[in-house]
Amino acid sequence: MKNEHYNDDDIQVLEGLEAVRKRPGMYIGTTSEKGLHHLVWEIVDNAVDEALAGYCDDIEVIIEKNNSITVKDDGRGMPTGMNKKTGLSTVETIFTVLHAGGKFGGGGYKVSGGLHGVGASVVNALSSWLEVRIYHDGNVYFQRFENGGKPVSELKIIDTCSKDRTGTTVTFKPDPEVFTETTIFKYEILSKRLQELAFLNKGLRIILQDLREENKKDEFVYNGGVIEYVKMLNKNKKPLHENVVHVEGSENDIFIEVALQYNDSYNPAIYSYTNNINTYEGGTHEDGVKAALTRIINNYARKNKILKENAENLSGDDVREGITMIISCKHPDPQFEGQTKTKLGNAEVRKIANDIFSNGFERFLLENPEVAKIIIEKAILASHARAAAKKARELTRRKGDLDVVSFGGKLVDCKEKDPSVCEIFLVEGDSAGGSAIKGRNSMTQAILPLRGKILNVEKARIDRALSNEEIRTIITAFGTGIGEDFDLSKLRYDKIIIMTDADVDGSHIRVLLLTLFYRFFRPIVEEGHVYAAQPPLFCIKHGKTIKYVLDEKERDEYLSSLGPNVKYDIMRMKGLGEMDAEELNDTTMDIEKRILRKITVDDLQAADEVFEKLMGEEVEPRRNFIAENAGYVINLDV
Ligand code: 2B7
Repeated sequence: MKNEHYNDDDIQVLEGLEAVRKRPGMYIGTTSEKGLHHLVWEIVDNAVDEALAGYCDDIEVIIEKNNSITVKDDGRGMPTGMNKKTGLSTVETIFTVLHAGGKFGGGGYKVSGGLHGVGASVVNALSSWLEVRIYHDGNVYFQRFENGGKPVSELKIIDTCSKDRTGTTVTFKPDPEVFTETTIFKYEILSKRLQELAFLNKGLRIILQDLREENKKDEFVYNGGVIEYVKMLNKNKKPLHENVVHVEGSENDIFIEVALQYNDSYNPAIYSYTNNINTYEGGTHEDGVKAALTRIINNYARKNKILKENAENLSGDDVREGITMIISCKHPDPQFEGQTKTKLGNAEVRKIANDIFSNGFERFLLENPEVAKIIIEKAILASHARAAAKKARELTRRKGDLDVVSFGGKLVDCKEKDPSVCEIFLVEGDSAGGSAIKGRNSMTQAILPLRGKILNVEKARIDRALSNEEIRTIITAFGTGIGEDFDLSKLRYDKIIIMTDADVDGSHIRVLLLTLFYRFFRPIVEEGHVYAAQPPLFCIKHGKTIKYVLDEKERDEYLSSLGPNVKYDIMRMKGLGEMDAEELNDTTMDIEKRILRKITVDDLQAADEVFEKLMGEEVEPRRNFIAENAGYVINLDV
């Protein structure tokens, strides 16, 4: 590269960026679609930092036609002077020196999820080109980098602007040589996170625009912040009280904000954040708030004699039933722990979060006795249900070998006892169940025919779920127990295979089963034990050949592969129940020939939403949703 100001420092710099290009995974985790979008977060985080510092109100993200990304902020603009240490301009330092972060941002709450401010240089290293424009003092400063972060010019003034315009604009094009899987941005991924950032930073306006399509634009600005976040999460639910409870406060520069509202469901939805990062694994902020919630509710319930004197204390699970809660912590020096570094470890936060929330929440209960009563009565019902469930669970606990009585004779188990080679088929209907029993490999394949619809556990408390015959049978068969007793190591089958028809009813049963697994057996989904079998839709016979195909597309492909002059018979397979044992084994069960789809839980929050949509109160929209998404549902990939 011929460049006048290219000196020894630059060589070091390029070596730094070269390291990023050699091992991008070390810096952004992965070069898949997720890594591609991570680039945007690194740049947006710098803009959000400027907002957290109090200097920026508007952030704009633009997906350009060519899949480059522009991020604009109206902050102070990056400093345009020189950096003594590097001998480069501050801007060039920010974009080309690893570990240049921090030095420039003064104090405050860094949104650094892991890159600690080296984000801009990492993005530059992984881009085909990057341009930065800084608006400051009536001037527009500009610098461009190419080929993984090499400057093609110095920072220079290219234009003038209005004196009161300040801010930074960065445009970059991810390098397809790095992002070999895809360089196409997904609007939904960007909008979900940008909306979340807007919820977490009240008053901050974030605009997302997609220039690849006409009129694709969203503007996120929430003056109520996390209060509005909770309202949105409860949008399709029935809240038990009108106003969202809101508590905030700070101590020693640690800021805690909590918003919560109860709804009539039985599951808690608690999301916690530290410096805008979702702490999936929880941590001290979450522990502190949860402990305070339980303590304050019990104190209030006893003082006001809503809880009987001789009654046991309400448990954490009891007081969290049906709660939707956002916990946001801002910390000047967060320590992230845990497997995925999404657990807040700072010990001092536990007490601070507990104190701040206790005070605010106690006050709320005192000022809103009707709401207090509703919340406590729900928790008391939950505690009764839990006591009943405990008894019912004991009935489902396996005592030694399976006995026919405890199963009502329904499970047809396999002979092999080593779980690693065993599978269980949950089969829709007695008739298909019968064929599956005849067609199975009796050594390793167990069959559980399901008769009616499965109870929707989204709409039932645990005690009712446990009084349901079908669910009890499933729990007993799996061997893991549920709730507090859940033990994955006791799972009796390596594969749990849902075998339902490829029609609306089949999809419905599949979703009900997935809901059950998601709520009661989540680790078996997380650990990849759950599959959906794929029964074929068509059978094509020509001569002595029989070919099963999954869908219309496969049918057409196969038929055209036969050529124009073959005479053939085509049959639409109506349902599992109509296949005989041999056909069922051939098409859906035989380990060699069958097609299984693994059901995974990628994003628990997204899954929660999908389940809610599918399992919500309204029956008609749900049926329509399932009908429209019959193919999708099997592929939930949630
Ligand atoms: C740690 C580095 C990256 N920085 C500043 C000041 C303002 C500022 C930035 C920024 C992304 C896309 C548009 C501080 C911080 C560098 O030092 S980065 N604004 N916006 C940004 O990157 N947006 C700053 C103190 C005084 N004046 C300016």
